[in-house]
Amino acid sequence: MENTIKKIAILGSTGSVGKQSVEVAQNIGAKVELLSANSNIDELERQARLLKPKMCVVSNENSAKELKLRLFDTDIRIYSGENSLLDAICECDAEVAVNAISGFAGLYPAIALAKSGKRIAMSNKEAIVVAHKFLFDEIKKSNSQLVPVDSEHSAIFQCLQGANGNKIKKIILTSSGGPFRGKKRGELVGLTAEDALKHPTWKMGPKITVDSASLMNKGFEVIEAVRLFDVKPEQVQVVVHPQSIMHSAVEYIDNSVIAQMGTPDMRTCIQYAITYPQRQEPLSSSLDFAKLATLTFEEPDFDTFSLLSLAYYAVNEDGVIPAVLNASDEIAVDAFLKGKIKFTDIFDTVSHMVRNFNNIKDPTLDDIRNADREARIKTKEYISASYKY
Ligand code: MN3
Repeated sequence: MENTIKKIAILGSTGSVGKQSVEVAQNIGAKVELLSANSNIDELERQARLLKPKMCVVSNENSAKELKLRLFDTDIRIYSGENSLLDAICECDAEVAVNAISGFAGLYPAIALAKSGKRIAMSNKEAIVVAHKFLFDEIKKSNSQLVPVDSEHSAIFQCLQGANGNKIKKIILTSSGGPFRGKKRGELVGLTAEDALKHPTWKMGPKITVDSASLMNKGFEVIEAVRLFDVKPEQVQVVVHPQSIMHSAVEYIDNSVIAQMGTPDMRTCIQYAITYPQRQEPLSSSLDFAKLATLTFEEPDFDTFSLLSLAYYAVNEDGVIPAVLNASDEIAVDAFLKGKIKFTDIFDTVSHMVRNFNNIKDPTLDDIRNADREARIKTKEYISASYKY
């Protein structure tokens, strides 16, 4: 089947998902119209020379100037700053945009994409977690579409393709359990950033790898699933499945479970989000069931990995609390990666911030942005006041 998607944009192209999106674009022969990155211009220059996009947007102004000098021999237009990115999203004539920007920074680009009517191949989970109402309202208005890239949500999305309007009973959201699976709190205290960065099955950036080790990432994914598939939090069951072969499943009201499986390779998910509803030749390898020794499933340890429980609390609270959860976690993980706090301090810090923040019910987008900023400042203050090693 021939690919009908001809033009794409890749936002956050120098990160882990961004780089893999570049590989996918080449695999399916899509023309890349727009690339954006924060400041890694070595990688962005490489990608720009390879893909010859019309535009590159670099968040950092000095990096943008440097890139302009380096690409003087091309006719690629280079812009800098967040507003330029929003303008470029609007101007660019891509049919699909991969939003692989990490963190809260992906929110406004996601909303701009929704307004522009382009399909969003969504890797940024924060926009869904903190501002689902605003994002989905814009998607509805412009009649655009969001296809998840996150492997679990891509799986659920695929399992729902045959729903025919039938109700689902629950979503089974799988988790590898992370590198610290089976450990108790006492064993987690002394673990370093290096220990946390050894993810057993998926290759990802440092922030999300730490979040995978703490199961905060799974917590965000619970919220993401509740919002994307419009189910109640108690309908999302997290199951630990260390082999990462079953990427998630849906149980229908007749107890039939439809699961999606494959080798753990993000490029499959990225490509499906771009080419949906078509499927094309992949970059990943095929799953050999004869060689799979065992697939195991177990219950997560909610007591040790308390951020997973905290995510259920946050999604039930709604308002600005999911934004506070996200912001305080970003700050705490950053402090952990810099060696300022211990691994278990992430749990205590984020929990303290989330449970002590004054919620705003039915917030505006500005309320959410302000809560994000306030939570960041307060988390930094809390860390400086509480931990001195
Ligand atoms: Mn995931």
